[in-house]
Amino acid sequence: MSTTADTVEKKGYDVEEIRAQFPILKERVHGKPLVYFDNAATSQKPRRVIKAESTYYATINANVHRGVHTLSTKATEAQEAARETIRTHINAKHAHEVIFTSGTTASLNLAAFSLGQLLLKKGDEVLISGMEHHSNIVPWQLACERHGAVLKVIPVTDEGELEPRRRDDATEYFTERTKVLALTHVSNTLGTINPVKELIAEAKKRGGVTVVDGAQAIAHLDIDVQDLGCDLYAFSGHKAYGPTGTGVLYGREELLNEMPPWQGGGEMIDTVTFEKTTYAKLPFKFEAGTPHIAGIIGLGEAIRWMEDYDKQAMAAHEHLLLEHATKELLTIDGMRIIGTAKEKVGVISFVIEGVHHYDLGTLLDQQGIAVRTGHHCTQPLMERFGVSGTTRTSFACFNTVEEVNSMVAATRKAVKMLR
Ligand code: C6P
Repeated sequence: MSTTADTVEKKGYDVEEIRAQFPILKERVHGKPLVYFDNAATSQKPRRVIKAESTYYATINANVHRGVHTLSTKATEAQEAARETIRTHINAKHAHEVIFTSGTTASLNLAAFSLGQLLLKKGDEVLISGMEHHSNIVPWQLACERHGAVLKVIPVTDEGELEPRRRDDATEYFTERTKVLALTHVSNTLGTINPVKELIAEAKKRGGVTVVDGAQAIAHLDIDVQDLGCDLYAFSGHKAYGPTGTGVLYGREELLNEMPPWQGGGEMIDTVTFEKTTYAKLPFKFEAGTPHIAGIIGLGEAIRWMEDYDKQAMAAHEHLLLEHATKELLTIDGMRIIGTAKEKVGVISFVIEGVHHYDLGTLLDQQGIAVRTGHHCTQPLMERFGVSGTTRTSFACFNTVEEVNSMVAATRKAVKMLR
């Protein structure tokens, strides 16, 4: 993808028009204009999403799939419209393959619990990678402990890619005992875009079930679950301009039908007696309890909002910011960027000699600049790179080159103060 300022201009990317839709960008922090570079933690929300959620509370508020009254019917219709929006956005075959959860963490816990029950026996293997978020490590560890299975890890190179000698020939990772491949699509710490399609194909050849953590992909890449060929795909609404407390687990119909439920309660049942319970059909089998209806409606609106834009142009803009910020940050003495993969989204993790990331984050905040510091819920990855934490900037469609320049200048100033 070409990423010069010129090509972005030619595509008519109007960042100011986009910025105008995010009310929070008018806020000031410590008297300075807010520069929000913590989008990988949670993205900001356009006015349309905030309005969709508040309109639901102001004019519809009722429980879904439970009443015959008008408000309940309207709430059900609005929630199911969001499900259909998401279905088309990720190109799932059926709307009932889209399960609403509270976020990626819940989606992955559902996947690990249920697949563990369905598939894992003593000595079986679950394959993950060295760049997984704790949410795609711990649920599998718990499942392995429950069923006597073994967690295996694909190593990460110095550049922050999956071990290259196995990129073309992934066979070494898989054994006849590999039952599940669970892989992040995009690393939240490194920004690396993993070749998930090839690894999924490899796992499939050996009969493994494939799970993708799409938390960091959904706002930046076109997701086509049928093209990827994955069995399960998890993401959060709040990283894709939608509300917190919302998420999705996409699942292939045949597999979801085989998987046992994760949580029990209202809405996920067909019949209940004290002797035996039978379960509702998809997707409700996996949606126990009252969902975050307002949030789901907001998430549908967030996806529709993104679809109103050319995602390629958004990606090109973010890539421009990535290239510019990388180049400028590298001019700072003692700078080490962790994560230099060829295929990256707009995430830069870095450490600076003699500067603690926490101190830098605090000084940047005083300049109105929000970045994330710490281990980013990827402690094994920190250990792999021999650091306790990093400073991370992560870009969204509304960020600008001027904001990058402010961040670099503020970092340079902070380094002088801290050394
Ligand atoms: N990463 C970050 O700052 P939840 O919290 O359930 O919405 O998402 C969990 C999660 C799972 N996988 C990946 C790749 C993620 O990046 C995240 C969330 C945030 O990087 C918060 S730790």
